[in-house]
Amino acid sequence: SSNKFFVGGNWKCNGTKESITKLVSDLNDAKLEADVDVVVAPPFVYIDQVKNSLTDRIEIAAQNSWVGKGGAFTGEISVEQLKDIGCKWVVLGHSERRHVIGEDDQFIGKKAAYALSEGLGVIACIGEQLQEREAGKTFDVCFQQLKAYADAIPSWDNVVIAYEPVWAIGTGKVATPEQAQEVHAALRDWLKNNVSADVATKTRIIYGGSVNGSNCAELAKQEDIDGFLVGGASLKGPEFATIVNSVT
Ligand code: G2H
Repeated sequence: SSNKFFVGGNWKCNGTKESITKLVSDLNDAKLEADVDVVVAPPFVYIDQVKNSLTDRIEIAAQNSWVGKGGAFTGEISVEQLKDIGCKWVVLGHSERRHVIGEDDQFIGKKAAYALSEGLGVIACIGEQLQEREAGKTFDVCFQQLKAYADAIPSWDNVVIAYEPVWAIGTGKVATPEQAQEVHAALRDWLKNNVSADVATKTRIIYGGSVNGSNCAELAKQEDIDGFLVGGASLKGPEFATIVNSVT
């Protein structure tokens, strides 16, 4: 599509001060194509370190945020704090938060609405589990998750949708370019029918799930794939750069 390519590195719950120093240095040295938005999401406790050492070329996302204004919410991190420390984005609705932590569609929708209201960009994740795909429910599940965002947020201007089939996450079992394209096209169609033609065209839909330096090029060629959300392969600077540079 004609949307600006977007590549996010989701570091998940990985890293130490030492390994992150090395990763940041590799990212600072990497040659990145100009026409790509590049974002990394470190664990909360390393955001300050990354902000203070990483090139401004790469923006910072948090991996989660609290659903409202901060206060007496033990263990949570507020959107205000994320902005204070230099985050521009937050990843919400990741399958690990849905299926390991137990966050539901409505809670995730509220988080997205609150983050957007405070000016953070939202990387809004959705995706079906293996048994749902096998039962032919891929579109139903993805549309339901997308609808929960649509019902909660007033605007899609600052939202990037990340389609991440759960069976492809961290498994090495990447979706084929055809499988990913099929869902991305269906999501765009849903947006067209349920939000607007303009939102359907302009909202970036990125793919996540075992993306690496070897499979990114074929995926990037697909009409409705506007970039990637990368987990494991984002922990290696040169490979992450290869994925960023797969922009066509
Ligand atoms: C999907 C992805 C990043 P990985 O969770 O969000 O992780 O690339 O390790 O499958």
